[in-house]
Amino acid sequence: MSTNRKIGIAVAQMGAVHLRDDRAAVVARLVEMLRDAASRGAKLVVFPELALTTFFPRYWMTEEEAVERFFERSMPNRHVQPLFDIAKEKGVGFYLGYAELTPEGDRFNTSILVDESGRIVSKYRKIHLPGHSDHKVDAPFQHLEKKFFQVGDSGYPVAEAFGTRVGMCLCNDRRWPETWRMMSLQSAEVGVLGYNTPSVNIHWNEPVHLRMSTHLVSLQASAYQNAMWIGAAAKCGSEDGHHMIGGSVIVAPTGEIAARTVTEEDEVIHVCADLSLVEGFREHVFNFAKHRRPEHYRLIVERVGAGEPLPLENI
Ligand code: CDT
Repeated sequence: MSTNRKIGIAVAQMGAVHLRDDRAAVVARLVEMLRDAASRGAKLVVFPELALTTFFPRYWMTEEEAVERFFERSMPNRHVQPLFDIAKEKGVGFYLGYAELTPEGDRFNTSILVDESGRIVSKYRKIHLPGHSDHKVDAPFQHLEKKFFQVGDSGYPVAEAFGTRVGMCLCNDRRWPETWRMMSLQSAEVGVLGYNTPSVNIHWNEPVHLRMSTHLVSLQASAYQNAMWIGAAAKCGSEDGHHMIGGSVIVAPTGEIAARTVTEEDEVIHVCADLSLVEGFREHVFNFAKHRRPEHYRLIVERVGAGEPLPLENI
């Protein structure tokens, strides 16, 4: 790959989507941001996780009720078709998260990558599903991703698109170093992420300020350690009284934040991302072929939970 390659990356953060908001209203907001991003020279626009509806895993309901109201049976469909039309018309691709119901009846927290011709070129099904599947009656809200979704079966696909390689993930995935390493080992130069992060953690007494801090530290460390550009789009603000963090960012392979939203509303940020930065880090400090030692990383794939220390070797 030649040097001096650049790609216009935009992140289209979304403010709240309420229960009363229908798909047409939501897609109209996405269309406006897609146009805005295209007019700034963006080639790839990152939208949030579950972008078409409110973050419904916060509500207790049956799987059937959830499917009826919040899942997409096909993609594209008549609701989202305007996005695909504008992609083709303006020559701008996008990354979009939604709840997927397959023809077999499987349910996934899914995202698609659409290229500048309006064609779906890759699909990701969320692997790290946070939360629980039981009804936490004393909690102020639920986090039922483990009830409504199956663990993704796509692995971490990396698409050859936009003159580069793009890896995909969703929300909680960003906190796991394995996510980004799977991308960088496939030579992804750009990673895209959509998220819905509640401002209050119902699982333990986490200080509120850590929600933003752990979000940013995960992205900045991952961008640097994997020599990638990362575009991360929040759905944020107060959805029917349930607040979620903003802080959408575009992070450079240096680990520095190149652009960041300043509101908790619909907001587009944009960077002309220099891919030679990726090449520089990958030729030197993170030249994987030269410096990685996978023979010493076996535990990473052999163990799930933490266990006993390994016996000493060669001492
Ligand atoms: N949507 C999503 O994955 N949110 C999680 C919340 C974790 S707390 C149950 C996140 O990591 O932001």
